[in-house]
Amino acid sequence: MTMLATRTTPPLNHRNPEIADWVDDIARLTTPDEVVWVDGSTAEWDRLTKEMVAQGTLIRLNPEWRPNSFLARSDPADVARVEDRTFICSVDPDDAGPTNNWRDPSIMRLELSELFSHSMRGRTMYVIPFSMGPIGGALSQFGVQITDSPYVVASMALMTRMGDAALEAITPGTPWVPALHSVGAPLVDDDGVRHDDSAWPNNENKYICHFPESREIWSFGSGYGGNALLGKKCFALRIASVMARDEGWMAEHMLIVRVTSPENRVFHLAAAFPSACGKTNLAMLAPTIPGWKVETIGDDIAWMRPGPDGRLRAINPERGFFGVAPGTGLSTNPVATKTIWGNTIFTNVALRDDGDVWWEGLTDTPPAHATDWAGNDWTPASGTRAAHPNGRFTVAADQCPTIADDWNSPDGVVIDAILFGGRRPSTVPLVSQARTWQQGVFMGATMASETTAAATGEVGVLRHDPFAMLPFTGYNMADYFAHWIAMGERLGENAPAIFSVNWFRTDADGRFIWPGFSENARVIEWIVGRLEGDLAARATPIGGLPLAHELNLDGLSLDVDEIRGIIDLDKTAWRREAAEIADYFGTFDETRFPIELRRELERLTRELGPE
Ligand code: GTP
Ligand code: SPV
Ligand code: MN
Repeated sequence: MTMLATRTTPPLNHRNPEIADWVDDIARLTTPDEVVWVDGSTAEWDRLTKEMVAQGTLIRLNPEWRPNSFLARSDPADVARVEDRTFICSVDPDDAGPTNNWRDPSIMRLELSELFSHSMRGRTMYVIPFSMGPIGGALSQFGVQITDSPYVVASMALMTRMGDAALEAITPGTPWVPALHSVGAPLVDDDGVRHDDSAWPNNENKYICHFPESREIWSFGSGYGGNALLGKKCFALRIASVMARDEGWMAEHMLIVRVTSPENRVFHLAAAFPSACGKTNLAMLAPTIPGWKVETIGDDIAWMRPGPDGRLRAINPERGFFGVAPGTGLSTNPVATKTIWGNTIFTNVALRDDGDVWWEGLTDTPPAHATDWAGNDWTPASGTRAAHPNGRFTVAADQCPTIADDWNSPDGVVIDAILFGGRRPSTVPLVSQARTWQQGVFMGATMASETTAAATGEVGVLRHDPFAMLPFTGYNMADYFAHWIAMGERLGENAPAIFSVNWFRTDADGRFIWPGFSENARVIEWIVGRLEGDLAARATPIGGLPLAHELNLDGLSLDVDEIRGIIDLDKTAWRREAAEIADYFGTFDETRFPIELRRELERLTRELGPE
């Protein structure tokens, strides 16, 4: 057994020996120089960011433009989630399949124990007690992340409720999820030789592993976002989706907003769009049409549970935003642009010569010279991107000018409608409403979207991404579909209405037809009109479609043909789509696949009729 050089005793450690024992076990396995229990204080943030600046991990931005803000440049091989290295380690492979990578839990545990053995040598091991959701809230859950990355600690400070307040609340017997993370780059080798640290340590051998039965997370080799901030995708979606299935609630890749109509009627919408497909933007929508107000509650994850009144209530389990930078500017997303005025960590964006950040879309005119995300000289003539397409900002939610006053409410908000959407250049119309919950679940289950830079791999490839949860459902996808059906049965008349939306139809030149962003308020207006029962909609095989005159198009430069092209049912395309969906449904285990979805497909095919 290796002795630790230093051992910082946790101030509240005695409160929960279970946590202390786990921390000791991990320290023995990973042999860091030092163990630091993170307290969540401002002094700690200041100390950590200072250390990271000295180390070269962070660059302090010019405080005149961005006070208390930093730029991190990742290793160029560590810029996004790694779906091919993400594993669900359930005892039975069928409990992970067919959409997840599976590993045998006992074999994986052995393999990981070897990887983690001495993996923190020469480094500091941080212990981060955290809460997803307001501390102590009925829908909230606790976790404890161990990490050897100070960048992860600072990011978790913005993204979760963490530190002493969380540790104090995890009293003995309170469930908590152990989440172990190492960048996998020890500073001292087996011969005791100490190496210099790099600005962004990582390991090319990455493993993002989830143990659904024991509700544990082990993440090795990456320091990036969803691979390393384990409260986010690993816990709040993959592990939480398993908890939700077992306990009768829902953990979803959804934004949450409050919409107030000109008549002062209030609605709450949740929307699932795949990664980098517009959740942050819709969550911070600044409506162009008069009288409408949108308030932000969450931009990435929703935990939803039927309340005592039988209606579906949702919380945002996060405390901050890890948002896509490119494309975020005053003309597209003024609210996000204002949110990141300071106290923000930027990752993989460009550095201006004046010490501020820049990325494609932040301003119309690029700086004459900058340093790109990889640290190279850059000018507009370089012909390369200044920012990585998955460059991100990390910022606390309470800096958002449109954050709802009660966004922190432990009881959440009642969801009136759920929206599903993705990047579909053709076929899927601007908006349609499901006739029933079952048709809504069919819409979610048959979602497809072009891949984006949020995960490694090819970009722009159309793939199925059911409920925007393809990379995030921690169990068998057919069981997940069945869980959605079951939730609808339980909610009955109280079930939210379900809509499909698509901001991404393109013309013959590949340009987006719909202006999107703030103009999406026009689609929200139609959706609210449907919720209020004032609008008719045309019943079609793919759901209720707006009549052209029902959409408020005042001030838009689209002509009638362009509008018709994106709001009407394209029967030919949908016959192809239905045939493709039949193939897709065939990839699931028939005994687990809900009959309701097959019936929806039969109905769609029948109603579309032959060519
Ligand atoms: P994750 O954080 O990866 O889950 O992504 P997200 O769903 O929150 O995506 P986000 O809102 O950050 O948008 C990703 C990209 O899509 C950005 O480059 C946006 O500028 C762009 N985008 C968002 N909304 C629209 C829209 O309505 N139309 C168009 N054309 N692009 C949009
Ligand atoms: C996503 O990819 O959906 C994200 C970013 O929200 S990450 O936290 O890296 O998963
Ligand atoms: Mn996301």
